[in-house]
Amino acid sequence: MTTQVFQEMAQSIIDGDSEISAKLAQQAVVQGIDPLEALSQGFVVGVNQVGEAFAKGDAFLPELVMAGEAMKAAVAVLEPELARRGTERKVLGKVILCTVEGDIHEIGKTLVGTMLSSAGFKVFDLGVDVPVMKVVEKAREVGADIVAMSALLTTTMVHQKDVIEALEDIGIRSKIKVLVGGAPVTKEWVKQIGADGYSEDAIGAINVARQVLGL
Ligand code: B1M
Repeated sequence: MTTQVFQEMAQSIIDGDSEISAKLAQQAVVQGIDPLEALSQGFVVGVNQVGEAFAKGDAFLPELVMAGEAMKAAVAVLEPELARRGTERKVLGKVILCTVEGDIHEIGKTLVGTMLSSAGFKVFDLGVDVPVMKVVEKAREVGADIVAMSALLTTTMVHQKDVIEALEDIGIRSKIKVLVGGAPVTKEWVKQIGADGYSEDAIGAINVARQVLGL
């Protein structure tokens, strides 16, 4: 019975159906299904499948976006229940997330946030067009483990470098790992600006975040 529910949860993410995913999450709460199990055995299985299909070219952007939205809808229902039960997932690390200054592209950044949250990171999403000093100050304020920055424009990616320099200037660079991403970001750019890692896609950001923290 429960196995079937988990399959339905995974399928709701594969179908990108936020209404069904939220409804199944709500049912899980009512039926007393462990919200952690609902996530790990149900919804996350679905989002991983969509991510793998996307990487192979068997699924496309709309599917990925809709899966991300459906995932967010389920997580929004389950998170209060996790907190209420005192079984809040162990936080893997605190992540400051943004799209850099001058850049308003938000879809990729938001997907990265959804993936990292669903994997157990506490994500502080500062939004888009975020000034360099705001990123750095927030990182210091919350004691961030990771600063993750998205940039979609060749004219704005330079602000990823500015943030790294600002982290150095205020003396907290050594305590924080920096991840970068976005269409124009390459391995060469990562080396050039001294970032700690990058991923080409949102799913990959989970592994990179784990790797840089040695998890
Ligand atoms: Co813009 N735009 N846009 N745009 N836009 C691009 C990026 C562009 C490549 C289109 C093109 O010319 N072919 C081009 C950039 C050229 C360049 O610099 N080389 C461009 C341009 C020029 C512009 C404007 C300047 C246009 C104008 O006004 N003349 C303007 C700039 C505005 C600004 O930011 N200041 C602009 C505006 C816009 C819209 C507002 C209309 C809209 C954004 C809407 C929104 O986000 N709410 C938009 C869109 C939609 C795009 C395209 C078509 C799609 C971007 C997108 O959402 N992709 C884009 C062309 C393209 O990419 N095909 C384009 C989907 C998203 C899931 O992918 O963001 O790449 P992406 O994220 C991926 C990965 O990159 C990665 O994971 C994600 C999921 O797999 N990833 C990370 C992203 N961040 C990551 C961070 C990580 C790890 C992985 O760790 C930290």
